[in-house]
Formats: sequence, structure tokens, C-alpha cells
Amino acid sequence: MKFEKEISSFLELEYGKTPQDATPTQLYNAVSKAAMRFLAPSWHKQPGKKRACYFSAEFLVGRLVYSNLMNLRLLEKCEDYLKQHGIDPAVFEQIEDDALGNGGLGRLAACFLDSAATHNLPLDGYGIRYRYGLFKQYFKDGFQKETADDWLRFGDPWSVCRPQEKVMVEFGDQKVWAVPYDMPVIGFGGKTINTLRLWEAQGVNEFDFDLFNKQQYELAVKERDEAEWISAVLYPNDDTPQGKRLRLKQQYFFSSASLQSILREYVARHGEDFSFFSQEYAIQLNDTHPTVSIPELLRILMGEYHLPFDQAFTIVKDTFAYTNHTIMAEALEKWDVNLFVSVLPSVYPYVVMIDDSLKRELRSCGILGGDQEKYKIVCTNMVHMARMAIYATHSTNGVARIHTEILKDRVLHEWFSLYPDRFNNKTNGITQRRWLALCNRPLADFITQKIGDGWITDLDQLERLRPLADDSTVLAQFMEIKAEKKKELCAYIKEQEGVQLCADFIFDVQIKRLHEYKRQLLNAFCILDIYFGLKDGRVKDFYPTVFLFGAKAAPGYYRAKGIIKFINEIARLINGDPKMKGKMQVLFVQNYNVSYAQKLIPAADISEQISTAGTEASGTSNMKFMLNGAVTLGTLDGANIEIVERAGEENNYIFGATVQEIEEARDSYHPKKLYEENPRIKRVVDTLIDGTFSDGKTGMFKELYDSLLEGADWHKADQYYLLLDFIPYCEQRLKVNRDYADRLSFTRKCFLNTANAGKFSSDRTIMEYANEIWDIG
Ligand code: H2P
Repeated sequence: MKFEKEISSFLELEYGKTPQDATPTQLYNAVSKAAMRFLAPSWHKQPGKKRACYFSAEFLVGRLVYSNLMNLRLLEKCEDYLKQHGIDPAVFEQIEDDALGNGGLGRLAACFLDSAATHNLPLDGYGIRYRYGLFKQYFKDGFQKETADDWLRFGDPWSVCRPQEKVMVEFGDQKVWAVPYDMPVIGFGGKTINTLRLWEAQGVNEFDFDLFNKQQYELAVKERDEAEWISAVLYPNDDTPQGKRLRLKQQYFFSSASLQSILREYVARHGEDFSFFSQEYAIQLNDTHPTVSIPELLRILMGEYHLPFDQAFTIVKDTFAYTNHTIMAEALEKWDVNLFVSVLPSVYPYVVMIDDSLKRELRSCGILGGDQEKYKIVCTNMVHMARMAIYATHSTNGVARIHTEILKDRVLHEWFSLYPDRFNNKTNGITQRRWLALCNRPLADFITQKIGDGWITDLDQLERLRPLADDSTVLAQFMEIKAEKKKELCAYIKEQEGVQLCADFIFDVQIKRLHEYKRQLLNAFCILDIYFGLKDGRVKDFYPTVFLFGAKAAPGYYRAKGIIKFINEIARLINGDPKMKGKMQVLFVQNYNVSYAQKLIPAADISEQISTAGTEASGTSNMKFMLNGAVTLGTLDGANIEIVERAGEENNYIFGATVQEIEEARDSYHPKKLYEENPRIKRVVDTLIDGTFSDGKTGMFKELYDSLLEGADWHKADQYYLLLDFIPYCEQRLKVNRDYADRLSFTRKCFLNTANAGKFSSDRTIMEYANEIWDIG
């Protein structure tokens, strides 16, 4: 049946509606289900090929309907169908994102799946089907408030539940069913369709009739409820002790379920001869979250199939590889041994076996006694997951060149000395299908007009734009597209936030998780400095600018929430100051997510990438901005380094201390001195305590102030060097501002960023994983 007919008949059969009187949710379900029928014949695994499995606690896929239709080449058909029935094709913007991730780590996983399917690489994702994704955010009096993300209320037409493939997962105190929901991962063109398998936890005994008959209703459903808790919520990225037990359960839940389903497939082919296992499967551990898979595979191979340790451990090592995404201590997971044993008593003995094997190996290398401490997997009553992930796999990679160097030289130096060959770099990437073809159609069409559409699956072809960088007609068109995207964003923001922004201002954007190391507070201080400078007459000829922020703060991260409130206070002051009319506007958008990013990025002129050098492993929004023709205002950190290497330092705005300079400054760093000696620094920092702003008597601002000047029990003053980089940042920001006024020459810089973005396609990254780690190329 034709796609369009399929939509109409679904609407009629399922809801008794015509397209005209169907609700957006009904249309969404009908269109998606029609597309699922369309792709079904191609959705199967190619036999005999090695598969790679991406184990990840997060897959931040965003809104699927448009990207899936685009990849199936059905988007235009669908839009025509909607228009024919008098419906705006933007109708699906009311369908909220699948927000099963916190930020870059989860979004990277989604980009990888898209790239692998597009390039016909057999890669499947395995994770958790959270009942509630990342919380939704709104502001009340400038404070962040959170509500539950009930993403399933729109239906879930892109998943297929496969109850016949459920597996049992056992904890010390509980047994649950893991029920798989498979989502098709559609490669561009629709030829290859891989699978994202997300597990839902369900009770083993649905309902206890005995208890029910005894009128003990709550008890009758208790077991079921406790099981469902396991896949109920995505943990926000913070380090609070509450919920640690549940988080470990989540990790084991999806690790064990995924391994069982892979082994079931394998055993169906080979019986109990495991000698082909690592030739047929590669498993990538996305951060330490799925690392418990390592002892779990060992447990299954040894405990259930009676393989000897050496043989089982070789299979484990050959199969698994580990990606490290950050050097933040909070993310290098450690579990209290007592907790681990009580949740996973049958797995812990295998952790000990791995640790014993490590100690034997250390001894054979002459590393003895106290020298073993920094390696031991079980150490000071903790299980160190990153250590296990390095020791029991054949590959450990960082996510940008500098990050990998920092891992090798500092954070994991002892491991690098022991196993230098295991370490490798895989600089992150982004999919140009979502982050250009879909989110910026005018720019995509323009590029296609100039160089053809090969870039959609081969981003290096953007190089062919380079010779056009001196053509003023081309640049004028490029500028026009940016102006159009700014107008669209303004209309959207007016609707969402009730704020009217000026579309002819510079758009300066910082969007990413709220974290002290990402330094949204530095950005805020600099905006204040410009504001004071404009009022005092120190800053002259300032090109009017809109400063935009988007970020969620983990609910338990007090300082991050204080920074949001502070920026909202700054916005209130500046936007309410009549003298600033026509000069600057500040806005923190609410509920920043993938779909919001798709609107903000194409409209940006300046991409704020201002983390302390050495702290941001890679960053990926930096690549999205670059691709869409924004200049980077940033530090030499993460992938910024590789971005300016490609696009030219002269086409970007680099400032601040380098990794080495920070290292050298560390011992003698005295932020209070900088504060006392520099009146501009003092003035902006003092706004935290001098009554300029109100934090609603929470004490949040004073706490931020102290964190910069006094430190706390757990860190030194200004641990992320905001005050060190403050003046260079302000200067460089004013330089971009001045340069912008020369519209043509600034547009040339933006254009060259787009033209040089080829390297940052996740197609390139995934092929590197495929060839160099998984051997599935
Ligand atoms: C993290 C890192 C980023 C990196 C991303 C993907 C954890 O993402 O901090 O530098 O680009 O993984 O590798 P995020 O901060 O966005 O949550």
C-alpha cells in the first residue's frame, strides 16, 4: 500500500478519524506506524557478519519522527500529505523529545547509531527504556523547577515490544523480567536498519491473588511496583548518595539483559562452543555505567557454561572496549563493596577473580606491595569501575585528542605505562543528517546547490565550498540564511518564553549541561562587565547582542541552580534597563533539549565553548555550531583545539590559559588577589553579595561568592579559574563584537567554519571505531 494511504487507513481504523479531524498525537502515531510498515521488510540482521553492540545507560535520541522520515526519504511525501489536508507540517513539533539522556554522552550515542546505520555498519544500541526521561525544566521567579518527563503520553509508535524475548535478571534481593522494546535505527536512504534495544523492568509475579483475596491490595502489587522502579527514571548527572543502590541495579539490569540476549542468539548458532564469540560480537562500554557487564559475562561463561577462568577472561577482553568521556572525578564510578555485594552477590566473586588476575599480572611486571594500590579494582572497600574497564578490555579511548593525551599523561598514566597499546583516541563527531540537513534546511539546500548532495553521507565534501569563500554573492546568500534562521528562532522564542528578541542583533549562545567547569558563570560575569562598561562609557561601539543560555542543572546540584538564578537575575536587570534597549538582551531559555538545540544552533553567530582548559573532554555542540556557520569563542580545550586547527585560528576567537598554563598556575593561584587588584573583577563578583541581585534569601549567591574566593572543604578557591581567564575572555568577546560589524569579512569566517567541518561528522568517528576497535569495517 502507498505510504499516504497507509496513514489514512491507520487513522480510520485506529481512531475513526480523517486527517483533518485527527489530533497531532493521532497524526503522529498514524504517520509513524505507516513508516514502520514501510521499513519492516528491511529490518533484519545480516547473517554471518560480526556485530558491534553499544552498551549505554543513555540514548538521547530527541524527536524521532522527522529524522526517521527523512532517512526513509518519506519526509517530503509526508509534508505534502499534511499540506493537502490543510495541516501544517510543523504539527509534530508538539510531540516532545525522547529525552533518555542527560547531555553530550547520550547524544553522542544517538549520533553514532545514525552514522553506523547510514554507512551499513552492523551496530546495535542496548540501554534502558526509562519510564520517565530527563526532567522537564521551567523557571519560577528565576529558580529552576523540575517536573516529570512523561514521554510515553504521546504513544511510542517507533518501538516494538518483544515479550517473547524477555529475560530474567536476578539481584540479591529481587528477580525481575527485562522486556525488550526494539526501535529501528534507520540509515540515510533506508537501506540499513539496525536496532536500538531498550529494556523495561517488569515484575515476575504480576499480581498476587492470595494477597488480593485477603484484601491486602498494596502488598498484592508490591513486587510488581518494586520491579518497575528499576527502569522508572533516568538519573540526572549528579553525585548524590541517594539512589546509589537503584543506580547500580539499573546498570546491572540492562547489562545483564543485553548480554543474555546476545548470548541467546550466539548459542542458537553455535551451541556452547564459545570460541567464535569475540569474532562475532564487539561490545563498547559507553563510559563506566555498563562496566558491570564485564564480571557478568564472566559469571555467565564460567558459572552457567563452565568455561575455565583463563578462557572466559580472554573472551571478555577480546569482546569489550571502553570509552572514557570525562576526567571529572564524580564520573569515575566507584561502588562501596558492601553495597555491591548486597545488590549483586553472585557477581561480586567474579570481580574478585578479575582483581586477583590483575594482581598476578602486576606481580609479573614487578609491581608489588603498595605500588599496586593505584591499580587494584577492589581497594579501600570500593570497587573501581574505570580500573576494571581498562584492565578487562582490549581498548580504552578518549573522545578528543587532548583528552586522550590527558588520560595517558595524567589521569590514567599508570595504566598507560602498563598497557600503552590499549590506549587510543576517537575524536567525537555529530551526524550532519540531524544537525544540518534537518535542522537547517535553507543552509542544506544552499550547500547542495553549490556542491551537490554528497555531503549528506560524506561530510568531507564540504571542503569543496572553500574556493567560494571569496565570492561576495555567495557570502551574501550565506548571511541571508543566518538572518532567516534568526527570525525563525525569534518567533519560536516569543511563543515559548513570551520574550521578543531582536533578530538583527548578534546571537551569542551557550547551551550545554549546567556545570561549574563549563563556566556559565564566567559568561554571566562577562555580560555584566559589558553592561557596566556600556553604562560607564568604557565600552563603545558595541554591536547589539542577544546573549542566550540553555541548560539544565541536576536537581541536587545546588551551585548549578544558583548559577541559573544568577543569570536570570542578570537578564531581569538588563532587559528591564531602558538604557539597554537596542544594545543587549539576555535570555535563559527553559527546558533546553535536543529539539530546542535544533532551533538555536542554526541561528547562532557565536558559539560559547569556554570550559577551563583540560576539563571538557571533547564537547559536541561546538561541532554543531561550526557546521552551521558560527565562530567559536572558546578556550583551547576538548575538540575546540581540533576545530580551530581545521577552520583556522584567525576564523575563531581563542582566549585563556592553556592546559599547561593552568598546570603551572595551580600552586600559586590566588583568586582573591586578582579580585582585590582588578576593579572590574571585583565589581562583577561583588554583585553576588552587594544587593544588586536577590537570591530570594536562599544564600545561594553568597555560596557562589565563597566558592570563588574562599573555596570549600572539598576544593580550593575558584577551582575552575574563572577569575584567571576573565579579562582575556572579556577582551576577546569585545573583539568578536567589533569584527562582526564588518559583515562580509565576519561572514567569511562563518563560511569557512562550515566549509571545514568535514572532520566532525560522526560518520568519520564511527568508521574509526569500526576499523580500529571493533573490526567490523
Ligand atoms: C560528556 C563530556 C563531553 C563529551 C561528551 C561525549 C560526558 O558530555 O563532558 O565533553 O563531548 O561526554 O563524549 P556532557 O558533559 O555533555 O554530558
